[in-house]
Amino acid sequence: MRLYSEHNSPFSAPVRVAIYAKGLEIEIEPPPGGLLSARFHAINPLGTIPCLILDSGVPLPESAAILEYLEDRFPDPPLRPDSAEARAHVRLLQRIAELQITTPLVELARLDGRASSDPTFATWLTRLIRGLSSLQIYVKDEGLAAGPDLTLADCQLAPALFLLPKVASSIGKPHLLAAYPTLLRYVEAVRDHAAVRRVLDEMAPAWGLQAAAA
Ligand SMILES: N[C@@H](CCC(=O)N[C@@H](CS)C(=O)NCC(=O)O)C(=O)O
Repeated sequence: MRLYSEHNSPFSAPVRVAIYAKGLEIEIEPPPGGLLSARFHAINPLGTIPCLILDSGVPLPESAAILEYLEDRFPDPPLRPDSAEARAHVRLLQRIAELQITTPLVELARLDGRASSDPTFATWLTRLIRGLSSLQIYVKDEGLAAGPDLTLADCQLAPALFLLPKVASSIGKPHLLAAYPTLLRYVEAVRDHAAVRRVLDEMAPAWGLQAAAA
């Protein structure tokens, strides 16, 4: 299997956290020809990374689909809890991380200096704030996002929250995370996990951030 991924891609980072946490031997490479190239689009018609090339040669894009596949195929160590309710909690956190945090962050990062004059600015900022407010309720008060052990929720949340201060500063909201004490605690706790820290350290140079390692 091979994963097409780039270090600056916040959607690719969650898949690499899972790969490292599970100790999987999966080749990780940038998309051949580049993300926007005809060569990569011939491999993955969706044109996005991450994209996992299965042993059968079938391309599997979409971070959540890849994470579920890896979990089903390599269940040890598990990144999903046992009970139906705990799994629902993890899935909810994953959905919030992808749709309410990472997506608005990517869109707001694209706006950069002209943020507040862009008509989409308020929409993305509102979506981000709703995501953060809900995480403040759903992320646990101790340990990691859904309990003491690393889960798929952490795979998706940690990279997004790592980028948040940088993007928030670029849109004139440098203290955005300060309103969410549970998230501030969580951001510190999750980077102690070796697989998370490895991915944050990979992302840092691409985003002009300091490495997560102590
Ligand atoms: N929902 C997708 C989003 C993937 C995505 O948008 N990835 C970006 C890179 S971070 C990308 O491939 N952008 C290229 C494009 O949209 O053409 C996922 O979770 O995998």
